[in-house]
Amino acid sequence: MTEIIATYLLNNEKKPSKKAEEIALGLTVGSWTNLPELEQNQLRKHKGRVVSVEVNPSETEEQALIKIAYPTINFSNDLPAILTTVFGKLSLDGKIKLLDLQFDEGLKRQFPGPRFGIDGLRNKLNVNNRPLLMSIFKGVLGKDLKFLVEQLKQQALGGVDLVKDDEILFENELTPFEKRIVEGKKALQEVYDQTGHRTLYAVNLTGRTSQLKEKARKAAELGADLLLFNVFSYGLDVLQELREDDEISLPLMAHPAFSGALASSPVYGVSHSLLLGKLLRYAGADLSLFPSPYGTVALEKPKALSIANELTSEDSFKKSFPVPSAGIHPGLVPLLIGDFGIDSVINAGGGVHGHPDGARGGGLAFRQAIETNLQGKLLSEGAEMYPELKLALKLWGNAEVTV
Ligand code: 1AE
Repeated sequence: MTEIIATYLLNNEKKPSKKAEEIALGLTVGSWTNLPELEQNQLRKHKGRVVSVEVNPSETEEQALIKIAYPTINFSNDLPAILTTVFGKLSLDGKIKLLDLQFDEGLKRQFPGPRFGIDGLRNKLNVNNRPLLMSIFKGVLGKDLKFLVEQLKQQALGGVDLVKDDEILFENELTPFEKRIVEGKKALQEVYDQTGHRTLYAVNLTGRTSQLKEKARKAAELGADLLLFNVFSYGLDVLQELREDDEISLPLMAHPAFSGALASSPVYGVSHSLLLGKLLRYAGADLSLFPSPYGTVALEKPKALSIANELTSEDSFKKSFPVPSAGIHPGLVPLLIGDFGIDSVINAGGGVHGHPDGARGGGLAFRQAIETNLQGKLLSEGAEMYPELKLALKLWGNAEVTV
């Protein structure tokens, strides 16, 4: 019999073994022992199984780690059914957090994983030996297409590899989705013709769920490079639908908006590694954004690393790019490369646009910081050669010396 194994953290549970048995029974066959023998036999193959109960794993709090195996015959092969089985009403039942799900190989094969992954994106950009650099449009609400296109050009001229829409830019009359794609493409081609540097643009796919596929197909037809998607406002299965549609066939960048509501509590919800790592990768995200350990919206380092590990560990799926984000500036580059390696994306909004020389200067400063670090030099040494990096370090500081 094949199973999916869920790991949970129980908090303040006086009788974890009893609770584990109740979960294994309650989320599968419900009441059991009072049924006639025949019915018990029929239900046996559906019953959950307690795999292990480990009390006080942290030794500091009254906690227990429990593992429950659920027969895969209980659900259809889709994330809504799986999540409802393993953490449906249970998610409402006291201080319990879902930490991990172990899919067996057969079940895993029902999921697509990223279409492009790290290698596919690197091929599109022809960048292989350094982290990618991404910047984010900023201050574009209420602005027209001319403003947006100029901002795009400045970012690209700074040498960024990817530019993503701000996740809060929705369908609007001033910068409509389709025009953003067409005009953005033209602007990036101009920069390429001028500099030989290729920048790709991730346009924000928004609107009602029923219209998303059609909109995404249109984006592909118009030559869009990537789609940014606020996956947690919609649901993981919607992401999977986009991934599996061959008429869309674009890299998918998952934004973590709303995920904090599901993952941030130490005692409720779902772990960061499962939500922003494993499940996004299985459902088909090519890139996953999450807060880095350092910036304005910071995530504890072990959690940020656990997400990256789920996105990049050896698996039957392609690897997804980890994108540690939020409040990133060039002085943090050595820490980010130290933590996440070169198979990651360094991503900044304010840290690009807030540069004294504007977005172009901001992009250059990041590229200079990356180059300096990969040459094994201190950023302070790089700053002696590069005026943009020097200005950035003066403004935001240099984590090499302050952390
Ligand atoms: C964790 C997501 C980060 C993001 O989307 C964003 O807009 C960051 O902006 P900055 O770099 O903090 O200005």
